[in-house]
Parts: sequence; structure tokens; C-alpha cells
Amino acid sequence: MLDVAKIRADFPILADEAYPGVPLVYLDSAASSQKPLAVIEAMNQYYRHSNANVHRGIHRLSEEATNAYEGARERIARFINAPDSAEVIYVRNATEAFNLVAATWGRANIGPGDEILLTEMEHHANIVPWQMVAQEKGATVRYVPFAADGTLDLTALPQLLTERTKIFSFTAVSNVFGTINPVTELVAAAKAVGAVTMVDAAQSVPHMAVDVQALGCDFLAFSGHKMCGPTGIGILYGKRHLLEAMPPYMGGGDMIRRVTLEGSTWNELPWKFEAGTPSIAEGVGLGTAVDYLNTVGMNNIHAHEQLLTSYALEALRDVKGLTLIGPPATQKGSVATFTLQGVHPHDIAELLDKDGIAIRAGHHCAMPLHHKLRVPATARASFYLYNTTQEIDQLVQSLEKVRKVFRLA
Ligand code: C6P
Repeated sequence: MLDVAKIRADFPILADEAYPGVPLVYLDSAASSQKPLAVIEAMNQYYRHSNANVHRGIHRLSEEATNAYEGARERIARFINAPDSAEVIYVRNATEAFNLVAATWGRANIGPGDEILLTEMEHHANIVPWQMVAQEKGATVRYVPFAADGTLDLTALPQLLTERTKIFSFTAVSNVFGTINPVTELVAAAKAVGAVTMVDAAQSVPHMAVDVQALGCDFLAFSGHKMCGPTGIGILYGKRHLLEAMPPYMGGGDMIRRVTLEGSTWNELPWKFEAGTPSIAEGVGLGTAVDYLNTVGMNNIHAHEQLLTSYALEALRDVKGLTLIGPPATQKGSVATFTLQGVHPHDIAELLDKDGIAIRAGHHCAMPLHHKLRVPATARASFYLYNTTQEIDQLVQSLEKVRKVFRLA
């Protein structure tokens, strides 16, 4: 059991009011989480006392900055149980990780007639970069369908996953349905046909223990800002032999071994993929976020979120005209996505905001998913380690107010 009151005290923003006299109820962590004081302070301390460029200087500050930045990488690698921190590439966010793999591994390995397999529940970050490389190379993108309950229809997998499939890239947890997909099983199925695998862990790494060796995936992507860390930093994990064989993504400083007027050679991993001065303070911040999550315990966080999600789904069921989207609480991460008959999700979010409640409304960067559901948008409340059942009660009360404003019977 988490001591949520103690955890809340770690997050300064949660003590703020949304509007004068209206406390903040933050139910939008799937979009971006709040940051604990430890992370804010680590970045503050870095800028106050250790700021310099990394990997370049011989002076004390540069060494200190390099140690802080590279030390964070080591801890992030341990957090996902990567065998080697050289397989942990700093990127800006999960989106950049997909673009990097599609543009480098994809361009080098995908050709005419090849297939890229995704699922219908992917975030645009795991669709668009593959469509771009498919178009360039004359390859085809195929999709594993989802069933009415928001789980993947795996009966379709044997027809879709074939020797033509070069890569199977799929989300571990859907940001709309919340569905927790059977990652190990999907990776094994892809391996059986010789396909490479990439896991979108943007909604799993912040919420549950993730072990890349146990999953067996080739690539895995996530963002720092959804896991108590800062914006501007994310991770691409990749198996060494694949990363070694890939051409670099961007060219410039830090990613080279030698440059002559005739040509260049590349630095070793992970720096081959990290051109230019990186997001140093953000790397330090993400390292501290990982320390913070470890202290609370990922299993404790997951258990707390499961309680919140089942509580929320139960409570929301009583709101007349509300339709929940996605599987039951036991099969999903910490989101409650819904529509309310007769009210556009944007109007719901706007009215909830007047009560200080922050949720997300829209297509959540998953337009194909919404298209298949035949709804333009949904409303989504999402929960993290600092949320409480009282906040969910407030959400439900506020939704009842929305029904009154719209004079729903
Ligand atoms: N989803 C949401 O509100 P970036 O923007 O690169 O940090 O993360 C992209 C991304 C990739 N995959 C999944 C499953 C995601 O949920 C996200 C981000 C946010 O659902 C913002 S659109």
C-alpha cells in the first residue's frame, strides 16, 4: 500500500489551486506526469553547481556534468534491466525513438514488398514514421485489429505475421483503451518468423516494472516526462548487434570518431546516435526520476493504480449516458476513457476544468483507433501514484454537474 499523502507532499504542484479556492485534481498523467521535488531539485542543483558541456572539457565542471549525465544513463539502464548501458540511447522522447529506428534501421532493412506490422491501437508516433519509410521503400504497413473490448484480436496474427514481416512494432499499453498487451507472447511470435520487434513502452515504463531482457524485444521506446522526469528526454533501448549495424541518425559533434574533408567514421555506442550537445540537465533529471520511482517501488505503484482504475471504472459506470471504452480494470493500465451521450468530450473537459479537474479530451494522437470506434474524440482520465479515490469521487460529481448543464435526462 502506498502512503499517498506522503507521496503527494513530494509533488509541489499538487498543493496548488487550479483557480482561486479550487484545488487542483490532476487526472492527466498519461499525457504528462507531474514532477517530484527531488527531480526539480536535481536539475536545479545541476545548473547551480555542475553545469558545463559533456564529453568535451578536461576541466572539473565538464567532468562533473559528464559523470552526472552518464551516471543517470547507468541507472536508467538498470531500471529497465538493459544488459549494457551502451544499448540505452538518449533521445528527446518516444516519438524521436520511433523516427530514429524507422529512418536508420528501417531504411537499411526494409525494401519493396516487405511488410511492417503495427496494431490498430497505436499512437501516431508508432504509425507515421513507419508509413513514411514504407512509402519511400515500396513496403506495406499492416495492422493487427482490435476487438470490441479494446484488446488485440490475436486470431488475426498468423495471417499478418509472416516471413514478409520485417518488423512488428506495437504498444505495451494503449494510451486510449489502457489495454495491457501480451508483450512477451507477441515478441515470441515475431521472432518465430524472423521479424524484429519494437515495443512502445511510453505508457508501461512509468507504471509497471519493465525488463527488456525478460521481454526479449529488439527495441523499446519511452519518454521521461510521463514518468516523473522532465520533458525533452526519452530513451531508445536497442540490442547492441542491431544498433551497431545501423547507420547514424543525425550527423554532427559527439557522434563521430574521426572527420576528414573526405568523410567521417562513427563513435561507439551509445554516442553514435547522440549528435550535438545533448539534454544534459534533462538526463540528470530522468536519472533522479528513476531513483524516485525505485524508492516508491514499481510494483507498489502498479498495485495502487490498479486499485484506482477499478474504483474509477466502477464509479463511472453509475453516471447515466456514460460509455466506458476499453477492457476491464484487471486487463488495463491506469486510464478511464469514456464518452458521455450528448456532450462533446471537449465540452466535458472544459466544464471539469472549472472544478479544477484536469483530464484530456480529443483523439489522443490515436486517430485510426477513434475512426474504427466511429467517434471523433473521447474523454480520458488517467491516474498515477499521487492520485486518490477522493479525486475520482470528485470527477464523478463533476460529471453529474456536466449532465445537469446539458440538461441530460
Ligand atoms: N501520449 C497522451 O496523452 P511523446 O509525445 O513522444 O512523449 O510520446 C508519444 C507517445 C507514444 N506512445 C504512446 C503509447 C503514447 O501514449 C505517447 C504519448 C500522450 O496519450 C501525448 S499524445
